[in-house]
Amino acid sequence: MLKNEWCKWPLRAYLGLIVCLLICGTARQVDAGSQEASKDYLKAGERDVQKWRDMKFGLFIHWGPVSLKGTEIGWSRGGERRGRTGTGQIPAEEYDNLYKQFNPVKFDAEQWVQIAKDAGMKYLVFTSKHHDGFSMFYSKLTDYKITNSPFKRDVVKELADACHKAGLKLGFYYSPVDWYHPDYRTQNHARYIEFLHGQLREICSNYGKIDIIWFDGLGGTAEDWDSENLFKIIRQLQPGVIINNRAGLPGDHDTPEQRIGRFQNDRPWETCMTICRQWAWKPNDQLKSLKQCIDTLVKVVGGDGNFLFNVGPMPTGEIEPRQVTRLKEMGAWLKKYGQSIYDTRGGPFKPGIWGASTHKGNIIYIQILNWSGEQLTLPPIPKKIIASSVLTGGTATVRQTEEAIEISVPEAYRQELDTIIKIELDGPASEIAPLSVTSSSLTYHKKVRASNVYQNNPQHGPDKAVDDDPATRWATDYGIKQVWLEVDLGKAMTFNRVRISEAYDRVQEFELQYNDSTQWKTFVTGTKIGSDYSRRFEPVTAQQVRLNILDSTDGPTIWEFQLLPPKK
Ligand code: FHN
Repeated sequence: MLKNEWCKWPLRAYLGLIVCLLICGTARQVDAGSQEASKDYLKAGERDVQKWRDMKFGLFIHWGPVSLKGTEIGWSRGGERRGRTGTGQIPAEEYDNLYKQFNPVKFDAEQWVQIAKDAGMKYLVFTSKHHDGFSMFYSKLTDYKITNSPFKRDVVKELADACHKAGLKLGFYYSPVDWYHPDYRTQNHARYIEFLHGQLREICSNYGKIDIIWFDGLGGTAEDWDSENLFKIIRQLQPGVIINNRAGLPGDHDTPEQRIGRFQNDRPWETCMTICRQWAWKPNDQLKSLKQCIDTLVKVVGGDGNFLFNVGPMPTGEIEPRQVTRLKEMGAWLKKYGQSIYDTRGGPFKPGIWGASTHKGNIIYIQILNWSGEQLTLPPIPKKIIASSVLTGGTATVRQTEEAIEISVPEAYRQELDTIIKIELDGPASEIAPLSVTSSSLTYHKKVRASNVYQNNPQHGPDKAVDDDPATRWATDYGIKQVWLEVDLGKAMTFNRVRISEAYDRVQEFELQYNDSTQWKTFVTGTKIGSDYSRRFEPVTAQQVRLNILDSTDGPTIWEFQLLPPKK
């Protein structure tokens, strides 16, 4: 019946219907488009994101009255942490009154900014308020602030002025989590959100141009912080600002913490990491070696990420000279080889224990951080190498075939920190799809088991110690002191070198054993592993090999466990 009805309609009626449908459709599209456009405050513009990416390296600063105690900022505060479990070792009463003794007279914002610039850093991110709720700036919305301490000066203001004067990009860390605020996560939480939005309005209004807002919501939701409206406020006051993914919204970039992020070139990311172990000041805290620092910088940038490296200044206001020296050493390295870092993109050869690569235009920088043999073998690429040189000096042989690119560098020209081979192609390197570099380790992707796995979580399973991926690790439960990792090579194989990369330097004693089919025999012993342990020994032929950790400070965790065959 219906079919016939249609054919009786006059032509005009059809046209009218189509026009209506078109109008509605377009209206809906316009509405969707305008709605979408109307939410563009949730993201920074592509140009601003690209400018942020190109900077690559920034200084993170965790500081507050807690530095008087040398304990961790926020987490060492006692009392209740509404919204989560646990408490800190300093009674809240004492912690919350530390600011009354806080008078860092040697604080010199321009000196901090100069330290960042001398390190080759292009931006700085400072903790304006951490989880302990103390405002390191003048805020009309609280009395719990630096201007009410004996120091009286607005630290955020002085840093902002120093950054603007020196041309260093400026960022502020702000914790929506606030274990001090009386309304936080109570039935008056809405009042806390008003306070939160009000403080970001102050930060984004009173200190000139801000390039980065670095939230730290500890997994809180966008609803917890009314983040859409928060982003609207911030974007209206600071249109070009870069905002991270820690306020319950994706923001402009991911934030892997205390680890090298996975290779990712379809969404910006930034690894944040401590130069020592604690975020805030701790006397005699364990400082990373220059090799650890350069390795991390190169692998992060080679993974297409940015690197935000943290210091915890002293209660005097100074950054510890040891840490300044380390940063200066990184700056000296970047002064010479910064072309292989700044304004580059990660890849095409993905990071691994061997090293990483970066590219810009028709140039690829092959960053060799560890040699596992006479030469480095890389997978083939669909571009012709038309020239090559050694940025770090000396000569190299670069042989390109259909099957591979083989690079060998005489021992004399190999750099302990990083040997950089610059190759020029007959076209843009960005057209090459990312490639994994096969490990020369005999343990690579072999069957593996362990006597303990952190919370039995496969994300931290033993296979993560033999995947040649610097972004994954085998981890064990807190409190574990003795634990083993066992690899089955599949058949008896001969090896005479081991390389182990450990996170957090927890192992105090360990041994390597092989099973001669009757018993386990020890062939290496040690008391420290660290981020890059390597050892040569008399060749061993075996199928089953164990890393036996005999003592450790806290649940040991291993990035990579590699066994290497004798050099041909
Ligand atoms: O709890 C904080 C920690 O103190 C530090 O601020 C880091 C920096 O990214 N973020 C939190 C831990 O995820």
